[in-house]
Amino acid sequence: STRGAPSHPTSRFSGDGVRFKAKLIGVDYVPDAPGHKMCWDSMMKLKGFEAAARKQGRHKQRVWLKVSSSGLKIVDERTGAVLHDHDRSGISSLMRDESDPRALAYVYQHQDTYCLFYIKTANLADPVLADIEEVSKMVDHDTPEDPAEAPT
Ligand code: I3P
Repeated sequence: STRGAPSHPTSRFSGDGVRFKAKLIGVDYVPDAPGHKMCWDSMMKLKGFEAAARKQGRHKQRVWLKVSSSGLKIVDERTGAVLHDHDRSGISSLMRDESDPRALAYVYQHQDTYCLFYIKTANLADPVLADIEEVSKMVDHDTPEDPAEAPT
């Protein structure tokens, strides 16, 4: 094909980006620009719900966490349905879970609502956190329109 040169030929995050096997622990509304303590409280509340659900024999939803230069997508592992599509500009308060090296959380702002997403990773959370941090720091002029998407 005669596709134009990708804007970031070396970036792992172009196109579909990278994906990590994970489970969704829970989602919680949080106030505007929550601080560390408020995020932590939200995570521990969700962890409590998770424990209660497990006692009733329920399992966390299995997902793929896709990290790309456009942001994050949470995709249902079984159906492939995109459950959440998070533009990188709306991602803030990225947090590791001090109680669990396989968990992380971030806050996503959509209009004037803020939601905390608490995710359990299949492996250690640190490399996932590093990737999310990298894409959330990208600025707009870093990603010109993909020439492959231009009409031909
Ligand atoms: C499972 C075990 C797994 C956990 C899973 C539990 O319990 O704690 O570690 O997966 O959660 O059901 P058991 O040992 O009694 O089978 P994670 O480590 O990924 O949380 P799940 O049911 O929500 O998938």
